[in-house]
Amino acid sequence: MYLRPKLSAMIGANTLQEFVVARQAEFAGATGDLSRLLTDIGTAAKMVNRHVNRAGLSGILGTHQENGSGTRNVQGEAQQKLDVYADDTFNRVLGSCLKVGGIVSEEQPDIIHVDHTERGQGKGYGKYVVCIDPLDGSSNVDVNISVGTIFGIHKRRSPLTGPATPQDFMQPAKDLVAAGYVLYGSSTMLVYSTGCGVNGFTFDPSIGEFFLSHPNMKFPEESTVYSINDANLDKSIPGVKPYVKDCRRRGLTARYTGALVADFHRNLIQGGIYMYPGTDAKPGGKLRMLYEAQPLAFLANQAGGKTRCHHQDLLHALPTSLHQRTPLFTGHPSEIDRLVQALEAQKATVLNPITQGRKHAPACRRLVMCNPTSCPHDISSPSSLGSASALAQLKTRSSFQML
Ligand code: AHM
Ligand code: MG
Repeated sequence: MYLRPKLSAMIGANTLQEFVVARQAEFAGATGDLSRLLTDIGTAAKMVNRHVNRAGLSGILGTHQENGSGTRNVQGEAQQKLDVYADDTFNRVLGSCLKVGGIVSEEQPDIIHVDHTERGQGKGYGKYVVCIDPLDGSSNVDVNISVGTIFGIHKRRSPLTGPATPQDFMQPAKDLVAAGYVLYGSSTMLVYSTGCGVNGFTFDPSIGEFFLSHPNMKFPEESTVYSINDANLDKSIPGVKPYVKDCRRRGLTARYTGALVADFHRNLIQGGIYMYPGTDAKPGGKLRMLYEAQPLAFLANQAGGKTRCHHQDLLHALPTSLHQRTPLFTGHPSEIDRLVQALEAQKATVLNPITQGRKHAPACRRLVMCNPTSCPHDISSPSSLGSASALAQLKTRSSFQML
């Protein structure tokens, strides 16, 4: 009789914990604090995984209710029961990790300060802060589609003698000490980076461990997928639609699950780009900077990719508030470069001197197919009229503008 070998045997039995500890040994002066924190995240992920897998059986589908009505998070979004469970679980596990000084969660309005003295489990506050989306894409749970957890870890800048400050969390993505995600999918995976490449671990439920299954993950050279909510395409900032048409022309296929973690993970493995641009309704984008965009930007960079928030490299962007939203474009560098070219081409058209300073001028509509009711090209002020270089750019405009 053929017995399928256990996943652990097939992949060489390198557990998450063994791997994290082995990596720690490569850093002179490492204290093991970050390793402890990462393995604690793995523990919380196993607990959430168990609930997600049994959601249909254990009566925890649907929205979370309190006093007979559905609860909402700080951004006014309806909370699923599993949102609340995942949030409680990560907060409980991270709160008992002596290395953590504070948590910002998508589901909590304010910083959760972790005072270990008060909790009777140690002294003062830990040196790391964690930004977390405990259950990303949670509206997928009720229909049995993948969801995830996203986390980013910063070293505190404020003195450890007091509570963590907002500035401890609002650091650029490039300064994260670690970031990762858990994907609760056809199998459960934990993918993380501490700035030395990206490694993926698959959960073996029969053993209860994460095993290294995807070492040194990189975006493949050839991209095959683009991911965007198609319903937003006509309302997206100028440049996105021509870029998407260019993707179609080159034979990329469209895939979008509505769970950022799942879409990012697929694109990391199959090659591609994820886009959630600013739209008419949400000019600043939908996704959250600290616990969605920044961790994925850090991972993308480590996997050889690039990440933008419209016209800026997201890795270097300085957050301004804890629950700030941001546009997000992340994926293979050549796709991001093509997209940026398309966005820049539209900017050049904004400066089109042919329009003579008229808002929504015919030339603008003809060239870039802006939606006339929502064209963001404010060309009414004389200061925004075109320069010689803008005219030159216009003359050499790329194919994007003509699509
Ligand atoms: P959530 O954190 O409340 O689940 O929202 C974030 C999710 C992302 O996972 C996903 O990519 C995006 O929202 C989907 O949004 P839309 O339904 O507007 O396409
Ligand atoms: Mg989310």
